[in-house]
Amino acid sequence: MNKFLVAIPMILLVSCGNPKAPQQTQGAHAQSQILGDTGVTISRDMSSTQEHDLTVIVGDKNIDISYHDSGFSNFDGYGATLSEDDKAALKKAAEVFAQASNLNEQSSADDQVTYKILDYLSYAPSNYAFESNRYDKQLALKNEGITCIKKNTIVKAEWNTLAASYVTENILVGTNWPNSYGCMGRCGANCGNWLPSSWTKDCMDHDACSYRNTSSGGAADPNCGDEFTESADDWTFGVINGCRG
Ligand SMILES: [Ca+2]
Ligand SMILES: [Ca+2]
Ligand SMILES: [Ca+2]
Repeated sequence: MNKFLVAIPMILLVSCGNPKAPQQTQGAHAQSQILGDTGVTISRDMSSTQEHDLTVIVGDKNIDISYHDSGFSNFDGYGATLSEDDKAALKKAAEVFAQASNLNEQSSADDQVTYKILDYLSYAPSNYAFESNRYDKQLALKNEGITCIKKNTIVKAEWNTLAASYVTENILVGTNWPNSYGCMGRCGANCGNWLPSSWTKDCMDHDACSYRNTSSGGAADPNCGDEFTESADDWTFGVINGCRG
């Protein structure tokens, strides 16, 4: 990656607090927050009534997200691939954020979205690139939006891999598979913490693809990266949309 391009937003962060769009007046409303000693910084702009902006900075990577009430309007990582260290830092940052903001069911949607995005980023498949507008491109393929699923029902998981264009498997929602694949169909690793979780079809597809393509977590992008992309809206907005299993 071009280091010069990466360096620009870091410098602007110091000067105006918004690494994304310093030339726009809305940037003046961005508020930065360093999450403990994780090395992760978030910058949020909630000043618009239409759309809110969140930038996550981890290491030399910058992920810009804009969202409205029920979904993303932008999700741009500028091609960043998160290292295992980055992902560990993001996982810790999600916990730090949850504790610092006393996150609970009554928390603001913005706080819930911020937490879920940190959690989502921390779970990126190995070698997965957060390309520019990747999420928008994938919307046209098999993304099932945010489709709720219920625990103790059978759902037909569907996914594809480099070797197989269409794979299905009937799976009991909430069943526990080995190697941190507890709570199948929940968006996220295992069964989560005290916070409400999203339970959706796209997350079941991603869980099943990941499990069947790797025995150790960290599914490689060529097989399950598209399923990971398609689960971003579920992961982030599932609870808000009532998909609580
Ligand atoms: Ca989806
Ligand atoms: Ca796939
Ligand atoms: Ca899961």
